[in-house]
Amino acid sequence: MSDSPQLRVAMVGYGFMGAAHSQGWRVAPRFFDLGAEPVMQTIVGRDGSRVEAARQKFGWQHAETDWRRVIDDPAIDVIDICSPGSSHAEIAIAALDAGKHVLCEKPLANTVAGAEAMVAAAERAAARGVKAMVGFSYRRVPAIGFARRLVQEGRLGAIRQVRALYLQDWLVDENGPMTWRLDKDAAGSGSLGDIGAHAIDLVEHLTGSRLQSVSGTLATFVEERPLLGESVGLSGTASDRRGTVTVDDAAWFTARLEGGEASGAIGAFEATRYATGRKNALRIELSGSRGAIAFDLEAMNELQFYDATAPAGEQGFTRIIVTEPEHPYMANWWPTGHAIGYEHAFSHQIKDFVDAITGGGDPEPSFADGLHVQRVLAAVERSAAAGSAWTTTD
Ligand code: SOE
Repeated sequence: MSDSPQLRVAMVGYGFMGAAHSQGWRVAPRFFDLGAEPVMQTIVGRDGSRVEAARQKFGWQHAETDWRRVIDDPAIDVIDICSPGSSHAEIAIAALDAGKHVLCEKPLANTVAGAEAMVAAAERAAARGVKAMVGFSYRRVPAIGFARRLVQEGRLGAIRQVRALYLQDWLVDENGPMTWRLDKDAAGSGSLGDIGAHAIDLVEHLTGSRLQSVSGTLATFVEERPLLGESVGLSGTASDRRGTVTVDDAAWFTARLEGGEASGAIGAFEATRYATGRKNALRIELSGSRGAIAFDLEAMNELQFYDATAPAGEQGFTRIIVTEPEHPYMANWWPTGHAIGYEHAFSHQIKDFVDAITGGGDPEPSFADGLHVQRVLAAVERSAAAGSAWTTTD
């Protein structure tokens, strides 16, 4: 590594995603040969004492309270945006226009207009060799990469139906506090954009298809909650004041897909934080003419594969343990059979992003991919407002 050029990174945000991205920047260069050595230069957050605590905990060299200063700093090469969605467009556009590569958490923005402006900035920047990527980290789970390979090899044939559920239960307790994720101004939407966006992106990534139209419904079950005291993970402690929940708690929608391996398919999607007992169950099932796959993030080292071309009487879902050197990313980790976890996807994300910067390729998912997801989210909201009317995503 010592002969590699350096890539000096500033990261905006220090909550859950800030911790996960820090892990990615720290670990990726220790397990993957990168064309540049990431330097964890500056972590940025508005609260001076908290960002300093995060700096020490996550291993950044400097702490800063104003993101504009890292964008003006010629020593910084990369801006990694982990702050709430309401800040993404302004920071990403300023960073790209200043010639910094940008990795931005999902969903890309809080509005379609914001995401469109980000795509325009990414196109301007691309002309100068500057890269922009959205942080749909689950694309980097090896079982998902392996599933995509099976789809691309035609092992599923024509995909006719998709099911994509993202189920969590951290809001079941109605006295759980408000966090920024429950505030439309900060987050854009609720379960729909925070976790439904992953389900949409994964289906599009796996199939190479686009959701062209949707029919959806949204629900908010608990409209008032205690305001947040101390933030802890996704939730935190409750204060004695109360606030109004302004986002959806659960989103359901059906979709029609076009293009790719699932052209003409229909899909069922669900995103909820009220699926009692389901902690982080992102479940994808693709049913095709030659085979099927099923994935559950709660068993993320496994992929279920059904080969409909196997001899009759021998068919059945096979549980493949995706820990072998033949599987995406796995050759760089542990000896055969040794599992990996949630945080590894963030190291893989950094590896792929740095490869695109140093190798000259176009990083995926692009801001244009993120904009399309944003259009789907907006179409689900319009559909729900119109009584589940079928609504196109463009
Ligand atoms: C980040 O990728 C993220 O979507 C979070 O924002 C969600 O809250 C988390 O549950 C899944 O990951």
